[in-house]
Amino acid sequence: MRTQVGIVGAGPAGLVLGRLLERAGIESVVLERRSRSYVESRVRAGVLEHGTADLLEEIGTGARMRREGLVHRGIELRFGRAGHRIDLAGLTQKTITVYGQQEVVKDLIAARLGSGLPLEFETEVTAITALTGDHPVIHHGGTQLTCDFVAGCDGGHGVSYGSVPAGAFTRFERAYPFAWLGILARAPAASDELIYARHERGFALHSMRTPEIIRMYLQVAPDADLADWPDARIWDELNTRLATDTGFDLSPGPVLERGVTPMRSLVTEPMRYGRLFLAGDAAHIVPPTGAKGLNLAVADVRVLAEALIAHYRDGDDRLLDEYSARCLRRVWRAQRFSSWMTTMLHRRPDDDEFAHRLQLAELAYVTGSTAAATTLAENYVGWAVDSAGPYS
Ligand code: FAS
Ligand code: PHB
Repeated sequence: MRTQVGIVGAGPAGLVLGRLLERAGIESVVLERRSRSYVESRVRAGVLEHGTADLLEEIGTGARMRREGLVHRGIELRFGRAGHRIDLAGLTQKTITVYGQQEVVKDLIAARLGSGLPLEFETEVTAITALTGDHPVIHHGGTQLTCDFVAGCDGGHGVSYGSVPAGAFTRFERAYPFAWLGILARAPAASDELIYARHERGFALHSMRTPEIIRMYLQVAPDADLADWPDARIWDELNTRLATDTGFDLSPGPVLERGVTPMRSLVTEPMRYGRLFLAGDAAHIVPPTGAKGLNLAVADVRVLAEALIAHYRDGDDRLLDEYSARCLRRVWRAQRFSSWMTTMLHRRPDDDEFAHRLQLAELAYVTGSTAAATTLAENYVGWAVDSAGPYS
């Protein structure tokens, strides 16, 4: 088999890239190791930056998001049993859209299949070879797909990273001494907006998918076992950490999905080897406190699609040569913000009283200063493409 761009992985990165290439008349094949039902039911991110929502609409896969997604104009930081709203729209003139990642993936899969383009599920890529030649080869199930380029969109545990010689990539990594226990529950949202809570017992997040389906997170130990967290304990802990002096009542409901996600930061440099381009979680992982993971993946492939289009349309490879540097500026900016949000809101086991007071001072400053709140808001709603500025 042969195609112009071989895409490994049908997550947000791979599917958005496929759609952008389709609109430019560039052939691609998407290979996904899991089943369609699996990828469409995997509960993950929930917040779309302003630019991500606009792009999904621009590529013709945003109609349901615009109908069903929840447009939010602010978020709340909660500490000391009191809430403090960050007026995202007032400070940035931008909003976020709360719309589950699995819904984004469903919409993108439907569009690709609707166009009759190759998207092969339950097809695991086992190797990628000839990356320094003009025609790299993707190997799967005894079959070979010869390409002009390969997009490694295969997430944090994919095959792309390991397909290059040792030393070709450098990884910068940080693990956090805690994880997130997340639940999806059929219960009424206790707030119209997201609440990020810092509490002596640990971080908690109140999010949602609809007014009747809530997405909640608790900071837990990195080796937390779900068996130690029966529903009653989860609801009690959420109510404790989100409590305020003015009253906060989270009504329990049936838990539809639960999981523990380790918290880590990782960046792979460069994001290219020969004709292999890494995008999304295949290249970088951010702690979800900043709601950046999915949005960074989309930003990467937006840059990659522009570069591939310049190659095929104009025979110009300058954008391909600049791909990694352009993406890494944004990636490191997202890492900074995600690390800052995580450090400000989570309790590290080795924190001393000085650290606790420093956290509270940071939160008081962010919620008490327009300049500081604007810093949070402009990072949270997302930056225009290529506005990651001179930050290296
Ligand atoms: P993805 O991991 O989404 O997609 C990669 C795809 O490649 C997968 O479908 C995989 O099956 C496939 N693949 C892997 N190896 C393959 C192979 N050898 N052959 C073929 N296919 C292969 N981000 C947030 O912003 N907020 C959150 O709350 C949040 N929660 C998360 C919870 C979990 C458990 C995880 C793992 C991630 C979470 N993230 C969150 C981050 C997440 O949303 C990612 O940033 C996002 O999925 C990135 O998209 P992709 O880069 O497309 O990678
Ligand atoms: C979610 O709704 O899943 C969500 C929201 C905000 C985050 C992380 C996850 O920072």
